[in-house]
Parts: sequence; structure tokens; C-alpha cells
Amino acid sequence: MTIAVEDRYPTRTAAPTAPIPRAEPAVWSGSPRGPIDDTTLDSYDAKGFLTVDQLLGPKEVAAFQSELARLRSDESVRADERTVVEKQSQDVRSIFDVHRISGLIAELAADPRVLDRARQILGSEVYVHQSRVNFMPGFTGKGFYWHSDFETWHAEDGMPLMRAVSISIALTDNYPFNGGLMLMPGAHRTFVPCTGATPSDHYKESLKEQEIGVPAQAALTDLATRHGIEQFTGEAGSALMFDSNSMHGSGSNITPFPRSNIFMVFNSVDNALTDPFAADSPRPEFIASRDFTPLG
Ligand code: 6CS
Ligand code: FE
Repeated sequence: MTIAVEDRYPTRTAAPTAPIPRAEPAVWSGSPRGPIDDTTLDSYDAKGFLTVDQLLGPKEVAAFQSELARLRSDESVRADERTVVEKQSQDVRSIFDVHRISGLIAELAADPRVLDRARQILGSEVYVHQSRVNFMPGFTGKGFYWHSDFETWHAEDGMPLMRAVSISIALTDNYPFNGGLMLMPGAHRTFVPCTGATPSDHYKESLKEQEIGVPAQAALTDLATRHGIEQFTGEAGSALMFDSNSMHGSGSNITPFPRSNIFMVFNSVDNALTDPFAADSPRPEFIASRDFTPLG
């Protein structure tokens, strides 16, 4: 029997509801000292994200690029339900649960350069909530409209609080013009409820194009006006870490330059998933892990 957990962030309501100020910190206390210096940690707390130049060296980037090419061309991976293909082009867009498919990526999740940063921000032991590799091909790569990941993870996966952090590691150069991720600095301190009930098996559509769980334009206008917009750019090997409730999105990529990244989400073991707060059933394990065993 699951004990009912208080829903601090009601969303997917029939009628529009007002934004909710964030109750919890972005950087949790009690963490073991980690690789992030105090100035960067303070900036993360204020903005909701930080960047790491050259988290991976050139040789490591090359090894991961080969791994992604291997995965992408493996017919069994392509046919797997954990693989999302583009509607029109049928190109592989994302491979979920990739830390369980690729040993190389499993090692990266447990690498102190990654794991100790996540533990430091979340102030606890952590586990992988979700992993994916994203391929945004040149010319046809589709972006994602503005959204908060936490809104989906709360509504559909039963994530109680904003105590998760994502890391996106660039495996190609991220330019301003090839679909780089945009974020609103400081918007992580506001929860924007979304209207509209979650359809059954929503993930089958939302992972290609999200229509439910999308903030209203008025809320986005207010946030962008108050906080502005920054864009993550950087060479292959650089990384972006961002709070679960960061407001982010990306444009399409009409340039010849592809944009590929490895994306992993770390959740605190003290923020384990419960029942979905606004969906009739939990999403599959390959999108939202229910193995809360601490990493490392
Ligand atoms: O629904 C999810 O879990 C995924 N959707 C998006 C657009 N970003 C975060 C996450 O990978
Ligand atoms: Fe997202």
C-alpha cells in the first residue's frame, strides 16, 4: 500500500491555475564536498544551471561518438521500444535507458566527474531516474517546445519534489544556430502548472512532440520577461547541468551540423517516485526508473 504523498505542485488541471513558488532549495545542504566550487554552486542555485567546459576530453568524446554510431546502426536497438524515431524521416531521435544498454554510458553515470557533482547538488546519494542519447540530425532535427521536466516527472512519474538534476553532455559542437538548448535563468524557482488531463500512454506521443504538460504562453512570457533567456553552447565534451524545474526548450536544426548529446537524470534517493500525481498509470521503467538503489 503506497502512503499518499502531499501534492505540493498540482498540475494537469481542467482549469488554468496560478504559478506556484518553489518551496525547496536547488542546492541541498548536507552534501559531501564535491568538485563544484562555491561560486559555481551559488550561481547554480540562483540560475538553475551550470556548465562544465571539457568535462570529457577529445579521446573520450571520440569513444562516445563511436558508441552512439554503433547503437544507432544496431537493428535490435532500432526496433527496441526504448528507441524513439522521428515521425517523418524515421531517423533515430533518442534511445532511452541507454545506461542499461551501453556499458560505456553506465560507467559515465558512475564517473566521479558526473556522480559527485550530482550528489553535491542534491545533498544525498542518487540514482539514475532516466538516461537517453539524443540525435538532432542536421537539416531535419526537431526541437522541443518550452517545458519543465519536473512538471512531467511529477505528473506522470510520481516524483514528489524538485530534487533531481539533469546533465547533458555534448558529443558534437553546440552552436547558437544548430538547436542548442535555451533556458530561462532563475525560472526554476517557479512551478508553472499546466492545464489538460494526461492522456493514457501519453509518453508514446510526448517523447516526439509534447502537447500536454506545456506551459501557457502568458506564463512563459512572464518568466522570459523577468528572467531572460540564455543558450547552452560549447564544444563537444562540454556539459550542462540543470535543475529538474528549469524552463527550457530548443529550436529545430536546419543547419548541416548535427547536435548529439548524452542526457542523464539523477534523482535523490530521498525523493523516490511514488504514484503519478496526474496520470492514470506510471510510465514504463525505461523512461522513469523505479530501482532507487544508490549509484556508486
Ligand atoms: O518526458 C520526459 O521525461 C522527457 N521529455 C523531455 C522533453 N525532456 C525531459 C525528458 O527526457
Ligand atoms: Fe526536457
